[in-house]
Amino acid sequence: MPLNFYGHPFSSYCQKALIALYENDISFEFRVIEPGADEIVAQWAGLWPLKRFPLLVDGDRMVAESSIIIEYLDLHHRGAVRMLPDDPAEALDVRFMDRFFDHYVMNVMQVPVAEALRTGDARKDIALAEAKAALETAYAWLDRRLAGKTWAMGDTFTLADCAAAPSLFYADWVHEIDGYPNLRSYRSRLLTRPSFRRAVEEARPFRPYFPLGAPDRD
Ligand SMILES: N[C@@H](CCC(=O)N[C@@H](CS)C(=O)NCC(=O)O)C(=O)O
Repeated sequence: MPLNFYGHPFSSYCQKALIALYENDISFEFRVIEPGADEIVAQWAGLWPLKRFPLLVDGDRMVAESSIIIEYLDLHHRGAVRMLPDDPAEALDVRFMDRFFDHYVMNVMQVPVAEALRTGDARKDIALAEAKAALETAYAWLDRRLAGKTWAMGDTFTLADCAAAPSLFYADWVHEIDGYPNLRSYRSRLLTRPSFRRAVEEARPFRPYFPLGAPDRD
């Protein structure tokens, strides 16, 4: 039975999980949640009343939350590219970086995007100013942390890089990474990774919908 993946190509958290699927060439059916896809939307909402995507369904098992989906794939659909090291102490470090990217980059970047989608300019502008300040702190910390590293943890691509790729991709659109050479080159390196490149290309047609305006790069 194929894996079913509920989500949308333009969603940052979906891209995070898609990277793990693409890294190991795991086959799945993409059930796109979009206007008009009433049956898919009803299935998804029935399975996960919190109505967040991505959502993975493997037989009778439902798996929510992008990090958990990636860990689930690493356990049950393991490929050559491991998303977490076997060593528990090293795995804890990977999970820490995954949490950093989700909480301090991805979620921060999403606040002004959500405000732009649903409210007037005043709240959006406040949210944008707050996000820029918070991202600046995160960028400075990451720039020091990434010195001398190829990927978030060093030489090996992991769960942390799955989280980093869409976080930094969209965060740079919200507040450009300026003056942080290690972080800028890490973002560029992520964009050359074939799994992420594929996710970015699949999402390209949706760029006009980015509510803050997608810059003409990447
Ligand atoms: N912590 C969740 C976050 C998922 C999330 O917020 N997904 C967004 C799309 S990027 C979503 O479902 N948005 C729909 C909504 O908020 O109504 C994860 O890691 O999967």
